[in-house]
Amino acid sequence: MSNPVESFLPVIPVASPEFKSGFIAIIGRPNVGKSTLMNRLVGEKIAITSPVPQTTRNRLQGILTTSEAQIIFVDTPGIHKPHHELGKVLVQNAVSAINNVDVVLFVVDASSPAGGGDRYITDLLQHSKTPIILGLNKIDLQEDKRDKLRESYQEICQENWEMVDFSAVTGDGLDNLQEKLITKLDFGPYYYPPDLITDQPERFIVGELIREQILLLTKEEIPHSVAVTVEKMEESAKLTKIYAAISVERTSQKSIIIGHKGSMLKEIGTVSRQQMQKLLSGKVYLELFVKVEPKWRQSRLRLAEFGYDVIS
Ligand SMILES: Nc1nc2c(ncn2[C@@H]2O[C@H](COP(=O)(O)OP(=O)(O)OP(=O)(O)O)[C@@H](O)[C@H]2O)c(=O)[nH]1
Ligand SMILES: [Mg+2]
Repeated sequence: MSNPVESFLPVIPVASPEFKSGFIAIIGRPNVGKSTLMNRLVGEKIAITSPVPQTTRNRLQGILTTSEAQIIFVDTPGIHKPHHELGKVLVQNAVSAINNVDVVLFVVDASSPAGGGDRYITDLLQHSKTPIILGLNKIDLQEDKRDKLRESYQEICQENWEMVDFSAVTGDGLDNLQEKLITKLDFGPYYYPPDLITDQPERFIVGELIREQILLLTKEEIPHSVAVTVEKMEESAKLTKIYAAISVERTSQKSIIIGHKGSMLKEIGTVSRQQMQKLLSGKVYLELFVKVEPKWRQSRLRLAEFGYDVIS
């Protein structure tokens, strides 16, 4: 008789000698579509996305397994000029990914010309030994100006880099991108079971789904001041109960999150709960509360406690 515990263990197959695998970091300025691209390539929503720059705050892995390869995409925070300790931590994490992966996919927003931010990243990458693909995203926009815009990226594209065009939203050009990425990988093992799509626990994604609704529903001043902590998750056969805290920096921000007679908090809860039910394939009860924590973004200790990878 087989051991009942063993039968629950995920199975990692032995790869054939032609099987390819490796880690690919997706890096670039904020808002260029890195997380949208990773979700699209993996085929599931793992990373949250929004029109607000600096949406991604953690290095996040999305795993794509095909019959010929296993690619572990590492989505990173957008590289920008930091204005607080949180920003510094985000940028350090993105930059440190560059030398710890097999390939770098440097994504730019090709619906506007190359700018200072893209050149700054080009400089960072110039000295790296990691193979680099320059990914021109958002080619569904500004189609009539495509050639001119492409020229500006040709200028930053280094001799040993390869340039690939695609749209993470329409899916145009993504088969070609995937093929090019696999070509750059070495033969290697399965790092994860083939059906696993992320290294993150459900608890992390649940917190991110709440943060995503806050980014989408509240205005400018809130997004960067908010952190979400899932304090308790109780699973039973019929229902998952989730208790989460939303931390902001000021009392005025707390009032915005709560809204008139609690209307904003209710909306944040309703939409994120619907998404959690999809993620967890079952009913969810969600309780949210809002806390004021002055200047949490300036405190390395609080950043670490909120789950950010603080590199010393
Ligand atoms: N039209 C169009 N919009 C896109 C495309 N890819 C991403 N977007 C949009 O661009 C915005 C930013 O996308 P994200 O995936 O959050 O960008 P990001 O690079 O991960 O941003 P950060 O996490 O802040 O660094 C969202 O509103 C996306 O819907 C694309 O190919 N075409
Ligand atoms: Mg992102």
